[in-house]
Amino acid sequence: MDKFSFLNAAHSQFIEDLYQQYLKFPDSIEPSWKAFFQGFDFALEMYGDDSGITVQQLATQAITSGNVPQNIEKEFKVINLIYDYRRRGHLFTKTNPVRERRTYTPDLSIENYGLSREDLSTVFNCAIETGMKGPATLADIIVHLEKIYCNSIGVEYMHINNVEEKKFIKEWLHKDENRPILSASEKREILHKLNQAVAFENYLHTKFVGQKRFSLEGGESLIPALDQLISRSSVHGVDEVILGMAHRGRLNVLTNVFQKSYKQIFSEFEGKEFEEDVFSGDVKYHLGASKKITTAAGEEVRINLVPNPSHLETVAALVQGISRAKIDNVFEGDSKKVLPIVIHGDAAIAGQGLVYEVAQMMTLEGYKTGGTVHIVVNNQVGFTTNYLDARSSVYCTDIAKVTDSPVMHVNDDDVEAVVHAIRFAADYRNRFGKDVYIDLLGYRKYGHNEGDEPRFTQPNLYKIIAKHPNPREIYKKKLKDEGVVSDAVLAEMEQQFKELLDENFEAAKEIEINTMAVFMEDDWKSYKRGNIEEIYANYPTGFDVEKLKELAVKISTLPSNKKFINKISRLFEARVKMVENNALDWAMGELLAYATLLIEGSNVRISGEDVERGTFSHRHAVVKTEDSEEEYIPLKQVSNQKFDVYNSLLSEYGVLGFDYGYAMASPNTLTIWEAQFGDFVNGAQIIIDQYLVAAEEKWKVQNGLVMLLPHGFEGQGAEHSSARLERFLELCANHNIFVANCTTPANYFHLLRRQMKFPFRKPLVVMTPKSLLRHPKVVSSVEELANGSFQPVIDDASADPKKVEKLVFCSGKLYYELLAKKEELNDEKVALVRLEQLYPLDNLRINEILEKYNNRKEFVWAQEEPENMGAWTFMLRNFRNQNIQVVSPVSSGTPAPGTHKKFDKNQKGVINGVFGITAENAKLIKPITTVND
Ligand SMILES: Cc1ncc(C[n+]2csc(CCOP(=O)(O)OP(=O)(O)O)c2C)c(N)n1
Ligand SMILES: [Mg+2]
Repeated sequence: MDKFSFLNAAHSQFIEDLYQQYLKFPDSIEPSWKAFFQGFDFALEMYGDDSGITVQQLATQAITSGNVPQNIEKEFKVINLIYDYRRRGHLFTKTNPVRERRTYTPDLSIENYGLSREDLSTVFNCAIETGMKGPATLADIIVHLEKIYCNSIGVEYMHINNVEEKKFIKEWLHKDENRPILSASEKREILHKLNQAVAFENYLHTKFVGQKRFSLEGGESLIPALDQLISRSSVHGVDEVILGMAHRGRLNVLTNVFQKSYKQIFSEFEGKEFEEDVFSGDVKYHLGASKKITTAAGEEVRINLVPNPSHLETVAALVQGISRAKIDNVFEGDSKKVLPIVIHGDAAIAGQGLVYEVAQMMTLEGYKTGGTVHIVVNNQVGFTTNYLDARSSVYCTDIAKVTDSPVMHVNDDDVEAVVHAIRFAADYRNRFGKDVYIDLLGYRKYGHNEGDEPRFTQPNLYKIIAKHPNPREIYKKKLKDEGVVSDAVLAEMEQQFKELLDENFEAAKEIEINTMAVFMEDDWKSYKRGNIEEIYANYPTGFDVEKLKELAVKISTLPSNKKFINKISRLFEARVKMVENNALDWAMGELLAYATLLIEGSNVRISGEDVERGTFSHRHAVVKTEDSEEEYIPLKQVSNQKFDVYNSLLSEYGVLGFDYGYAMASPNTLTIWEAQFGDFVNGAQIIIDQYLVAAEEKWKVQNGLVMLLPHGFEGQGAEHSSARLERFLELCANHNIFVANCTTPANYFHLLRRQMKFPFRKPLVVMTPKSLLRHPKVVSSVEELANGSFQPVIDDASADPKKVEKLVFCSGKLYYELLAKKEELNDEKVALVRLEQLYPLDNLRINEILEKYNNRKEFVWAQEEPENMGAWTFMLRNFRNQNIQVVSPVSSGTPAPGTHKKFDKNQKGVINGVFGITAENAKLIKPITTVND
């Protein structure tokens, strides 16, 4: 193969230009040219410049005669070989403990680089390029390269664009030929952790036969790896670790890293119940933990294992949010104090799209966490699926390329290599604040769980695995051969640990009821789970009226020394006018809720797509100067508390997971995630189902996240109207969340403020308006904000109960449309009652209203959603004894009609239907039904 073939078509001036470009930006040119120029530079340096030869001449000469001086040409060839070891060496490593690797061509044989066996004894100066001390023979260079790039660690880093990073990595690898130099005591410590990992699984295997534990066996080096990662990071200054992981090896991590007592785990295996029956609890391999530990390096670190559901990879988003909340609120913005770690399965990291959404957060202002260490427990199988069916990419870690992150693929049988790789991860993350991936290549000793039969699907592989020694045995032998440990010491270590497990096993029998450790207990000390009285209590959420006015003007006044576009200036002037006219709109209600909370000592974080301006151009929480696009954020001027508002990446699942995580670690921050339109929220359904509505019951964790979901049927087609209210309401139980749909700026103001006044935290889901943002009737006076509290139900103030024959419950924007009709018809027989809080329903207040309108002949729930959606089914369940009826469009597979015309018919039909005018659209409208019929 002629490595100079790329010169054939070259023009000499072109080469000169390219060389100049190479000198300035070496990574900006095509790799083979780069290698050529590297060789040229090198040759100049080594052989001097006496010949006066230029790169242009050299290239021309090479092109025209094929006659590059032989020694230089060979150096080039060896440089190409070195370059390819860096670039492709990872394809030829010994990293797979139980399988032959796939074959990649061309391989790194010297013949592929125009070199031959005769060259092996030739001394090449470019040896120093590989970190060797001086010129060396090709044979020695290859041995050296094999050790660095093709042994137990395969390194991928040449895809990284940043030259400094590449240099750092190269030098890191060159040191001691990419092997750790460990003291005898370090080796014994690694063996100790490995023994814990192996012996713990063996013990469970014999004591709890056939019970699911998702054993780590085949990947036990994870335990010394985590131990080393935390320890080394603590030396780098990390004070807090946020770890997310799935089922595999979790019990091992809980005990041998998080120091959860073996006794506790054993008692969970024995099926002891958790204490309070209000908690439904969760399987043991989902539970979280928080612990303060002292690392081997003598540093104190708080470590947190985030509770997680079965749904793989979801927790990765939470890890980011929790870490960011800690960075923002505990460590004053210093991301070097917090280390996010995510442990993945090989199938999950390759298959779940969420991984991509989270990866894309790495450098984003509102979401970055200073880099995450990703560890893949790569057992080469997902449930029964071989890796060849689990992905198209070469590696399961190829997501790393998205963020220009380095990857080390390590043979899990070689624990020292694992430790080395993990130390690299800690150092790289500390140095560059970016994600890094460690792919631990092992196997899975048993089936997907311990009751499963792996030979159904991988009979050959499992023959090999059955005979394969575990990593402890492999390491023991190595250390014995090295004379680091004796048989007697080994036996004692194993015996001691076995005795410890036996003691715990006996003690577990004494435990009657399990206690669930509270995740991040220290952060939540002052927030007890809310009781019924507290959930329904009235919280005074007003604010001094004069101060409120002042604040309103302050946040509506732009600095006079900055120039904004006219539209913004006018909009802010209009806001000041609103204060003068004592008629505040929706945006003002919202912004004043934030302003007052900030003054009272809360922080506020808002994240979501386009939230800074607001999708509907109502918020303008961030404005830009006309010329320089400098940001001005009025709410940052009102207090020293944090007001952060971030446009998110275009993701729902990842970002909602992130913000849920943020709220999980920051009870004093009003944490808000807003959907672009409510319809898009279903992209994040897993976060809602697995965390938002269930986490408190499963894991005893509280969370005050607010979800703002723009909602309202306004003829914008099938996907811009619904926030799937029905889905939230069907998930409501045991006071797990609040669901609201307010109709006035004042009530919205009180609702948002109440969220921080509760002595507990619970998620709040709000259907927020679109057209009401600018509706002339949707205004509140300053006094309405200043006084009172959130009203879960708003009665019809104008109705005379004696005259009311039809009591109509409704919510949100539809109220105003019904009101307009009522006014148009001057219909005194209809009372319109607004349910501003849909869950939990304020039954005390509602019962009062039901009693008050005791002349009614009909009781109706009116909604703009089709009958099979919206709040109807929920109302039916709650008012089943009240003979409630519905007015809604007929059931439909789509949430809203596709055309404005159809929408108009539906909407008119609902409005007319409420007032008994059904003739015009009779066919479209579900006739009012008596449900009890
Ligand atoms: C989102 C999701 N889909 C499906 C499952 C069911 N499931 C549980 S474990 C598993 C295989 C996971 O494979 P891998 O990520 O390689 O982890 P391993 O079990 O091999 O450690 C599957 C498909 C799940 N838990 N979550
Ligand atoms: Mg797997």
